[in-house]
Amino acid sequence: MHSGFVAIVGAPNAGKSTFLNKVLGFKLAITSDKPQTTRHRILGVYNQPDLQVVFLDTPGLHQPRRALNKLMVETALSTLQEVDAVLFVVEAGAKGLEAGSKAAGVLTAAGKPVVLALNKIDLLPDKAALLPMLEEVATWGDWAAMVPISARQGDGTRQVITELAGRLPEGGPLFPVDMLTDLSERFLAAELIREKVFRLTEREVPYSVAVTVDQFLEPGEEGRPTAITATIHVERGGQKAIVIGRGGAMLKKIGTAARLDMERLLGTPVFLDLFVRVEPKWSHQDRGLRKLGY
Ligand SMILES: Nc1nc2c(ncn2[C@@H]2O[C@H](COP(=O)(O)OP(=O)(O)OP(=O)(O)O)[C@@H](O)[C@H]2O)c(=O)[nH]1
Ligand SMILES: [Mg+2]
Repeated sequence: MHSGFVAIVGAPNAGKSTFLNKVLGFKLAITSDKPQTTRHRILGVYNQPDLQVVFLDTPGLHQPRRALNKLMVETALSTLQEVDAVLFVVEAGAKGLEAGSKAAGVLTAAGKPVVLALNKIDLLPDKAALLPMLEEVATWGDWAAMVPISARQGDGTRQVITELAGRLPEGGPLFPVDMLTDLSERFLAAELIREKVFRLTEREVPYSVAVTVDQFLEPGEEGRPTAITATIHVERGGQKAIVIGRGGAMLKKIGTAARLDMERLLGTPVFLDLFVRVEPKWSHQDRGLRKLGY
């Protein structure tokens, strides 16, 4: 048996979290079409009879400006130090390759075996475009393997697992095989709310939002639902107005979508009470980050 830790790294929006969810067959990490969706290290355990891969999904590598972004990039870089192998996800296409080439340097410097997955190949109108892209990414570093994949459709993900497995040490499971993650239901509930904000709001709003769960009451007898109270923190009054929406319409949309996902996650009915608060400049200051759980 082989087992070990694998960091999933790459530029923002490359499809790292989508890959993790696809491989786990479970929606663990939140995803969106906007960059910088993932802010924490997300641990997900993949099991096969002869293999355990402990995946660590990370925030996308980018040039950080705010305190929050510095913390995100530090999280990704420090994860590289703790793993046996790395999965480097690169989005196929000119923009994806440019972003990927910038991230490649820190990976070669980490001195770990790196499997490069060229993702979103389902979007390529012509598969003949693959070969020149693989030739280009090959020049960035000494990759253990390069695998074209579609994380969304699941194409190539088996081969990625096989390539990674060959780079992991021999040994028994590092986590109980029935354990999917070390993240709490509370954390995952907050993330689901943040995902809806990322998906439903535009421009700077998602980047100014943090979510805290203030109360999480387990379901009771007689079918009482899980009762969750959460706060969406924004940085300015204008953002608060956007998140609430006209007549509360946006907050209702966010709440309904998050609640449905929570019910799937927890397997119980959920009662969700959502509040919106202004916490000026929280993403720019260490104090604000700590206060909101970063
Ligand atoms: N067409 C297509 N879209 C994909 C694929 N993989 C991911 N996506 C989409 O790309 C967007 C970004 O995916 P994420 O998984 O959130 O990307 P990420 O690398 O985790 O991004 P950050 O957390 O921001 O660093 C989402 O809209 C996904 O649905 C794929 O194989 N094909
Ligand atoms: Mg992500």
